[in-house]
Amino acid sequence: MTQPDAGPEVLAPAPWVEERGARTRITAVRTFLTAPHGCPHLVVRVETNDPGLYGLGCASDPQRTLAVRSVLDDYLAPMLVGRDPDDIEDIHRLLLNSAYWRGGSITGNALGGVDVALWDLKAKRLGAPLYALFGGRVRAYAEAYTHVDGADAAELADKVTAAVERGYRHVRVQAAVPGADTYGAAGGGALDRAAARRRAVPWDSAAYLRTVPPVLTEVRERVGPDVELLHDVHERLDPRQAREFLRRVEDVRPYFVEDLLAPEDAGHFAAMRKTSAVPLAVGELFHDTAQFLPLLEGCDGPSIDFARVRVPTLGGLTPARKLAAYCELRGVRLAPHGPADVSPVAQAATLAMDISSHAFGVQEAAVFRPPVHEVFPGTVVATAGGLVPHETPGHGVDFDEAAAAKFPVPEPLQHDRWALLRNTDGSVQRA
Ligand code: GCO
Ligand code: MG
Repeated sequence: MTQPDAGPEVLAPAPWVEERGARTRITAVRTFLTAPHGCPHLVVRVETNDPGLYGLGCASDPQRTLAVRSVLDDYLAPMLVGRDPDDIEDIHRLLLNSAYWRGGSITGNALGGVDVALWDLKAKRLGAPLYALFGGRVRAYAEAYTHVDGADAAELADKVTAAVERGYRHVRVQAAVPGADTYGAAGGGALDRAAARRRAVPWDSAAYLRTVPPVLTEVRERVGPDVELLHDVHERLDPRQAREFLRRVEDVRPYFVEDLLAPEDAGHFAAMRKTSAVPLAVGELFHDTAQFLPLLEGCDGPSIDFARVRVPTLGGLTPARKLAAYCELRGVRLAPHGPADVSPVAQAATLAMDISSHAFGVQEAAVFRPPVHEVFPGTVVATAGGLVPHETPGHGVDFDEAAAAKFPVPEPLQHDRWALLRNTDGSVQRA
């Protein structure tokens, strides 16, 4: 059964492999941990028996890095060696089913790392930029959004104006709630970064509702009507508070309000759609495309406007592109997740989907610091508020193993950051 140059025997080969006589085989799947800007990145390299031919993927999940690495090293890698890297769909389904109990974000990120690496490999073998395999470009660039945060409207408006001067037309605005551990805004008087890290300060949704909408309203008044303002609630409101928040930000005309509710409360989105015109973005917390379906299929139409797809967590480009196709049919836009905890490899892979999908809306674009560029040559940089994919074969981002070794992940890995937040009454608050 084993072909001379095919490497170790494949335990359960696809039936067509023998007849097809495919020569290229996966010889190794290696994982690399690095943290060039403090946040752990888990890189997957799929190597083959074609000299110099390998694919790179990203399985980065800052909250469960070591568990994802174990799924890759201990479970998926042994199943992949010897297989034909071209069989991406077959491999994705094989790996998904191999766990028997489906899904979850840890499995998702592990599959996502392999899947992106296989797509990168296929494009390199064909000598084409990755987006070309997805039907080619439908746009010149992917519109990007950047983040600003601050303690008051004046500071925020200045930062939005500065972002616009750097070419951005879409800006996420996170306003601090004085004294509270507000998502995305460490300002706000009494709270310092050390306290924020310890999550020593309780969360107060009532204070958030009192403070943030008027600040966002004043920011809109200061920056004018043209720039698109986004805001991330980060799943910190219950449905009653969420309805009130939407009412209070109507006049801000947000481009979208993100994670207004936690996934567990997603059943309330359909009713909210009927009472508010504020666009909603949901999905970075989803690890299975099926979680989007109730939000895309409501009997009165979709109850969200943007799918916040996180390509690594969803299991890679294979499922993400199927979701993108369905979003296109349902009139829902993609707003893929992409802060600094998504590596430049995943950003470039996501960009290949963005640039080739009619459903694309806007891409979250991290601003990577120089050490990240050193570890990931080819890191894509937003210019004039947009991201342009490489024309080189594959997704165009490489991985410098020696440079990566200079930036070991911090010990101990902080994996509990999102578990420490509590409300003023001491109950655990979603992150
Ligand atoms: C976003 C997200 C991130 C998450 C982070 C968790 O919209 O960019 O909410 O900021 O908090 O990805 O690791
Ligand atoms: Mg978010």
